[in-house]
Amino acid sequence: ALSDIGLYGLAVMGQNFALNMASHGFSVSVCNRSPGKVDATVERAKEEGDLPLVGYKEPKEFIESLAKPRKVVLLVQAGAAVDATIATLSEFMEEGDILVDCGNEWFPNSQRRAKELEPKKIMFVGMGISGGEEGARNGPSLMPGGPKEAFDALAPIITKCAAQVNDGPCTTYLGSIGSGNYVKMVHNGVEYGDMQLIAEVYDVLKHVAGMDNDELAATFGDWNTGELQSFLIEITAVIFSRKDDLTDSGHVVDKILDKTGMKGTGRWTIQEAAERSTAAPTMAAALDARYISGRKAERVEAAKTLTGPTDIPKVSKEQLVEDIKAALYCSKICSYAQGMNLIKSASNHFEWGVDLGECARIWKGGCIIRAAFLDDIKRAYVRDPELDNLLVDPDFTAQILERQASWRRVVTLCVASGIAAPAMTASLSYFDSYRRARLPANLVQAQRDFFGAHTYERVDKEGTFHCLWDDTHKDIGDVTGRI
Ligand code: NBP
Repeated sequence: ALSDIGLYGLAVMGQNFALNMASHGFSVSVCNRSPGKVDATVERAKEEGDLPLVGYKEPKEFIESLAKPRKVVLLVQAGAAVDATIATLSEFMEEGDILVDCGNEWFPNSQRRAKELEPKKIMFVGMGISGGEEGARNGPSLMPGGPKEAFDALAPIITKCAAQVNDGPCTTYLGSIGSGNYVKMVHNGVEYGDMQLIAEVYDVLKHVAGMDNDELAATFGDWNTGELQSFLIEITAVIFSRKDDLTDSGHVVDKILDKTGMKGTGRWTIQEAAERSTAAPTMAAALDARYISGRKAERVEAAKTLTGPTDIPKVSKEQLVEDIKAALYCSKICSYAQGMNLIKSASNHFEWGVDLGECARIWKGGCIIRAAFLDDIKRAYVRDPELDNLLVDPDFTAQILERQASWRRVVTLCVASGIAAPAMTASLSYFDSYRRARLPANLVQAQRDFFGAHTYERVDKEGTFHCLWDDTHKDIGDVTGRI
């Protein structure tokens, strides 16, 4: 019999996602460039309970094994490998068939591929997948964007294989091609922000409050039972409790080199934020923190001469833990507000019609940023789908106002103690900029008008104005007076 779906690309993600689909009773054909992984996957399917999975080593046979319209999921390395794989497989595919790329792909690549496949009338879907190996096997968050008809054909399978939460499967139709990759990209940007915020909290608790790993594990464990409940807080507690088996002394976390790696999705998020003229300072701070961490040798040298403050403020540990919990929560709200607004800007620009509440909902399970408070975000957008910013949702406003004194105490303490807290500080500045009716931008406009005759608007009169600022600068710019 023909298989329900095909999966090409059997590295970590592909192998696990194929087994996930098969374990839900869908018959799956699998294929991979190097044949060894096909055998390994077939073997695992046998071991995991004789799952309905058949391996193919020839692309033609693989495609011919699928029921029409054929549905083929790609999980190969993003970029050139996807183009090469599409070229190989599409040769054997026909009108109405569906190709779904699940890679962490730069969204314009998906838009281009969809166009390239149009003459053959093959439908192309870019579907972000999150949750790593474990998620792929047991239920990831799936973020599909492409033709609605293709989504409808895939829905019976992906709604079963995605993570399941109280209000449904962690997948939904996000919009046309590009939207799924975009939402996944922003998910990763938000993930960068969350991780950096947690790292800053760790820095303060360790270096100002003097907490050891056991206390840190207990604190994060405790936080994971309240409003901060999330996968990243949960694993952080586990990380602090992990002893080092390799040397039989101390904890692994203290042995890890302080240099963060990355694969590019965080950078894309910030590039895109700039492209859409949308502020994303928390995520940008997280990205910068990774860059600075990478310059380890320079930092070691600099540490010899660039000393920090000597007069470190004394604080009550108990108060600090309470404050920092509040500061982390407020900073997180700002970070998600930025992420959501970035998706909104792109969705408006590309006319995707992404439902932001649904975005928050499908991140509730399966993915790395899964967290209790995504429910609050969902509710905020259900209340007002056109919400300008999460910060002005009445619930979030109340939550922030209740905590802002703590948040300010923590940021002040970091500054006074010489502890860099770029993401937390950026979040607070975002809040302080957004909440003020009048910013010092009037002065920047004046300067722009001074040196470049860029003109300005006035608060008291309609129109566009230009000023002859002084006698010595008459020759600068277009001195036409009021225009
Ligand atoms: P990798 O990203 O490491 O890719 C390995 C796969 O790509 C193998 O199947 C390999 O085939 C295939 N491949 C390569 Br490399 N070049 C190829 C080519 N020219 N033609 C055909 N196949 C080629 O695998 P992964 O970590 O499982 O990730 C797969 C996708 O999922 C990526 O886009 C990744 O960004 C995304 N993703 C990964 C995670 C994660 O936690 N790892 C999470 C979420 C999303 P071979 O076996 O013949 O070398």
